[in-house]
Amino acid sequence: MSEVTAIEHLIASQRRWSPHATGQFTSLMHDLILSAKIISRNVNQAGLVDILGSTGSINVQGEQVQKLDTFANNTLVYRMQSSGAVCAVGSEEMAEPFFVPENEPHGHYVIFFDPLDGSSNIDVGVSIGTIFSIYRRPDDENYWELTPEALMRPGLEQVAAGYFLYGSSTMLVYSTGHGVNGFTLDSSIGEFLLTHPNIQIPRVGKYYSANHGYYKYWNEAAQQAVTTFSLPENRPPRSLRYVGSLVADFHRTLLKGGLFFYPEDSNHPNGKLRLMYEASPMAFLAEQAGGKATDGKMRILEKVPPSIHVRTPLIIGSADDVDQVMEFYQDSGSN
Ligand code: AHM
Ligand code: MG
Repeated sequence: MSEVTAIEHLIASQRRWSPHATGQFTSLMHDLILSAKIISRNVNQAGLVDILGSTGSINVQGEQVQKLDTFANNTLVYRMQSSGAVCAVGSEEMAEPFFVPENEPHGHYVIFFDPLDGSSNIDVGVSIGTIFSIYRRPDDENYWELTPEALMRPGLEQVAAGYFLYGSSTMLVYSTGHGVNGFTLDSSIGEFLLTHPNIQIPRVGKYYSANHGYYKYWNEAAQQAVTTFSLPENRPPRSLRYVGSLVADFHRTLLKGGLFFYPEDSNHPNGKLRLMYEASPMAFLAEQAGGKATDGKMRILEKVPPSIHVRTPLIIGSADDVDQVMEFYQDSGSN
């Protein structure tokens, strides 16, 4: 196994791609990694310490807030705010982005995150994760004129995106726009080591991943698309895998190929997943690994968010599998 740490790998890649880097992004990644190690430790201790269960409050999405959600959010906000590398932080758990005050050290990055994705799985020991999306502060904005609206940029402008997976092992998978690399936490030394260099998503996969329980709420294109995976005419069916944690479902899709599918439905007319801190970062990774991501009408990375918590349908994974689904959307006129 490689003994290259995530930060060593980042520094080597900056020498190649950004020789004038100031160290601010490295500092941001260092603090992000530290936050994830702290969250990972608490996730692993869930059940031993009083961190399972709900806080009793409801978040801006109208969902139950779990204690670990709050812990993960507080950890990330505190570390990002004190990193000196960011000027604004947006989170699934906060109604509005947070701007680092003028009298505190700040930098030119903006970070959005879902602190603990898949939180309904926390209490049942299933993999969960942290998703992040990083932008550079818009050049034309003076710091004190920076508004929440100025932060609403299309995913194409991300400078980095990725996730931490708290699963059978803790992993970091991310991209700075030069391919996708995966690192596994070696808890004996407390470092993420490079274990999955230059990840490429297979062109076709043997799995598809969707909440089949919502079939009757889907439109015809979505129903037909999924039927070609579960009941194909001329070949064996694909295997269904659905964890219900985007990080876990996407991670499998990235490594093994296949399709992750969360369309709009009659209960979620705009889909369920959030564009800025779920769909866009995963789309950045999928494309960097040779895959595709669309909402059924347009490329996810070209969508300009009207607001931080906007939702989107998501069809993501192996390029040929996404294309196959898109044929049904085009034929049905849903496109
Ligand atoms: P969360 O951010 O509140 O945890 O919700 C997002 C999760 C995703 O991880 C997962 O893909 C999806 O919701 C599962 O939704 P459903 O239970 O409707 O299948
Ligand atoms: Mg989430």
